[in-house]
Amino acid sequence: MQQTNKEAIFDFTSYLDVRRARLEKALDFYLSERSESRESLEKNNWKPSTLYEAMRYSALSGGKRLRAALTIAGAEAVERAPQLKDLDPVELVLPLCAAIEMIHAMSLIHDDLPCLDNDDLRRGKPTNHKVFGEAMALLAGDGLLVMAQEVLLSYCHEKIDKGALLSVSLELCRATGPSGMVGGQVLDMEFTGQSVSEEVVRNIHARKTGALIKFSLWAGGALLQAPERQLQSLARLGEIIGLAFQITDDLLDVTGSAESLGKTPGKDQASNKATWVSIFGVEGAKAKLKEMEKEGKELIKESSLDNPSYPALQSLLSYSINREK
Ligand code: GRG
Repeated sequence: MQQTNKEAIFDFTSYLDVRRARLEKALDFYLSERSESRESLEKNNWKPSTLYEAMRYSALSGGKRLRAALTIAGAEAVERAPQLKDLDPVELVLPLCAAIEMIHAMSLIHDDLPCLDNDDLRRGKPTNHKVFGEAMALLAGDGLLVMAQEVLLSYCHEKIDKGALLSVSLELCRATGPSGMVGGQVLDMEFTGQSVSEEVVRNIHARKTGALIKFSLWAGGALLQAPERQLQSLARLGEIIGLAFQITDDLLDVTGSAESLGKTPGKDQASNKATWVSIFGVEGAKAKLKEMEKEGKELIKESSLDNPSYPALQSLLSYSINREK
């Protein structure tokens, strides 16, 4: 996928491929048994190998890595703290990206469990509980959730400011817990089957999907101590991309196939879920997406996050809207 503008040809596919490869390598290391502390390895030969296998099965099973890409693009777009100027922004945020993708993977494992969405297919493969059983899938999710914070807090570069690290860790808890993803999932369950307003759907999605996406973009800049004005723009752009991503997800549930999506389509309608499509119809949801794209483009242009020869944020905005899976 090439994006052309007046000053440069930006190869977005290569941009993503290079960064995705670095993330996969980092995740592979953090999720290996050798990442357990030396002390615990020396004292204890009994390791929960099946747990690691189940965590790796889901966290290293592909996926678009959109959240990690947003974190990296945010980190690359901002002005960073003086002590970080000579360091590679991608390297600096890799533990953060891994933590985000671990939390995302755990949310998919738990979401697919029989007591929630009861799904058999995820990323084109059998879901975690279909392979490892329900008890191990539950524990693999728990392991990923806690290990995400462990990775973030123990693997960040020594020059990262500890205050910035703490505030990123705190916001990650908020984006994941009752004020974010878990709260959104609960509202989603409670409102399923009811006729709801746009405000309710917005609120559910802002928590369930939006909070982690918004966090991902903001955190790339926050960890590198970007100026407040840039952090505010990243947060707003994160909200726009989060909402656009969800509207696209709702549309794909209606228009996509299991083959192209790697998961079961048509589930929203079957369970009578409140979605953008159920409220506005396919055409209305598409019109909303156009509005979001316009607002996002204007924001990138107006804020100092606009780099004409390196428009990764612009490309990620378009990608989250035009994706086919
Ligand atoms: C205990 C933190 C915690 C969560 C449990 C299950 C649950 C509560 C929340 C579910 C959150 C969830 C699964 C939201 C759906 C988000 C979504 C649209 C996922 C698909 O994301 P993509 O398309 O997936 O980025 P890939 O496979 O590309 O990574």
